[in-house]
Amino acid sequence: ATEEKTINVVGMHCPSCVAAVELSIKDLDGVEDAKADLETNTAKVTFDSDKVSDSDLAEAVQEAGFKVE
Ligand code: 9UX
Repeated sequence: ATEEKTINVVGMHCPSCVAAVELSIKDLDGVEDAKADLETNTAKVTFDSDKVSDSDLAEAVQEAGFKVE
């Protein structure tokens, strides 16, 4: 089912960081959209919960060089 979740992303400091987090999350099969926000240190993700788990999202963020808390 399609789900929307906001995750806390640690370590974003500039718009390039934001773009890197978004691209890495969107690269996952089953993710529809990802919007990261520098002010709130979050990323809002729309995804198919049958295909993508919380740990998949955390891994994608880590691969981009950031951390989920
Ligand atoms: Mo911006 Mo982020 O220069 O790791 S890309 S701080």
